[in-house]
Amino acid sequence: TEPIRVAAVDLGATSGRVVVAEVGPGGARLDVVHRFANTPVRLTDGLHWDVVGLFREVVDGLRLAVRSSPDLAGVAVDSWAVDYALLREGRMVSTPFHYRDPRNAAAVETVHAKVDPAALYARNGLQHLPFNTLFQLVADGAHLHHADTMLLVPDLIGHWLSGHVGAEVTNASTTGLLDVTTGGWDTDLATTLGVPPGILAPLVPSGSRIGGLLPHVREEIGGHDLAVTTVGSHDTASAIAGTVLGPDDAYVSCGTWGLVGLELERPVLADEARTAGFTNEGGVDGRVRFLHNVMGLWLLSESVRTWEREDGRPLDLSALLAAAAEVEAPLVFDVDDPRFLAPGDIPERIRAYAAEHDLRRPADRAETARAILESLAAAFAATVDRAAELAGRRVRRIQVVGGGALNTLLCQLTADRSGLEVLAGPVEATALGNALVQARTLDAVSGDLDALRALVGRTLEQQRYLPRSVHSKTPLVARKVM
Ligand code: LRH
Repeated sequence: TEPIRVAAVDLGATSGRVVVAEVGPGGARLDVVHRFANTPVRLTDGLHWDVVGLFREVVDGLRLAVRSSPDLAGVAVDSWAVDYALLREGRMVSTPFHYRDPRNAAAVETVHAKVDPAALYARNGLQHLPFNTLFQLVADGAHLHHADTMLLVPDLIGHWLSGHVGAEVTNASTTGLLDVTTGGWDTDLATTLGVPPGILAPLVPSGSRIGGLLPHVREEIGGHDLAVTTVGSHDTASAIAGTVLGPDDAYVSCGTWGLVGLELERPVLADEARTAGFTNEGGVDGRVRFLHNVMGLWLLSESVRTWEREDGRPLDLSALLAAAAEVEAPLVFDVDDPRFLAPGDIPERIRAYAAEHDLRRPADRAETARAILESLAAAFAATVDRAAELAGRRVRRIQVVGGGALNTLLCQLTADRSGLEVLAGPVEATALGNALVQARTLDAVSGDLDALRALVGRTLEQQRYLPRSVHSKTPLVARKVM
């Protein structure tokens, strides 16, 4: 079979990209043709996503993709999880909320009063995150009754591209309304919580053809049609599909969040998994993503945003990270403390945390950055350990993928803190996972997830980090492997 070219649309919580991927039996090659910021907007009723603006960027990106690859065959969309649009007769009835909007607190209590956390976990297998879709839907209250359909963000973009209405399963698994045992919508749970089950769109597995481009979209990208298919539309599902996992590997999919865990065949629903904050999200091909959300590089990017506002100009991140690498005896704090979830002055919140816990407060930006990376690495290491213990698996190596794979200090600290070898890359694991599944759906490659990973594994370049003893002064050097 000949290689195929497809466009992977990957919308992250801080930036989006359209990637042209060439995929065939010889492997995959990625070319980012369009990159754009994803900047939330605060309106009178709270923090929202500019989904219409994002759709315009997607169409612009597809136009560039078709121009660079006139034989482009398909497109599929993935994005961050849990957030959604409400529609009535095809029209959006409100602007989608951002999951970092604090409106869900009351809804969490309402839900837990009706279905306690343990019972909820037994049904949906999800770690408690206050922004899981079901809490947001309950927070929507009466607004829900103006809608006939809820579409999660990637399904919404797919709908605007193709007209198709559906709920791709990997992302549907992050709503809290999917039954972890049957894989179907838990309509009883929805009804109990006052969510009209009729708004839940028909489930669609990843790897389905859902149509072609709508005529006006086709026209906007130069008169070219594309097969629109589903992939792991939850970005983390695509990221893990694009991670070349060995049998004893854990992963850290590190971008805005650090998603840390294991790929399993079956969910772990033991109560210890719930209290340890582990989730059982749906992966591509029915695999289970057993993981915990660690706060992630959000802490650093949001700190940088604060500093850039103070300075009124862009900050030199590589200089900051170089200074951070030199810091001695850094502060280690609990990155998962809920105070770090909402946008705002993260450095000030870290200082407050240190003061409350009688720890030394970071004195400057380098110390703050180091505290963030050191604490993330510590959380990654502890989470890998706990995941292995809960799943009864042995872990010998950690794969770090996503933008965090470029952060050499973070990767080295993760190796140091875990005592395990760290392999970093691919940086664009999400786009890669998206493209691999598309290529299989369009018959350019075949096989299960491991066969797809093996395809790219042969040519993948990764950086290797070996654990240094915590007190040694071994310089920070990444080694190229493979
Ligand atoms: C990462 C991610 C993560 C979700 C969060 C809302 O982008 O999709 O897996 O928990 O965003």
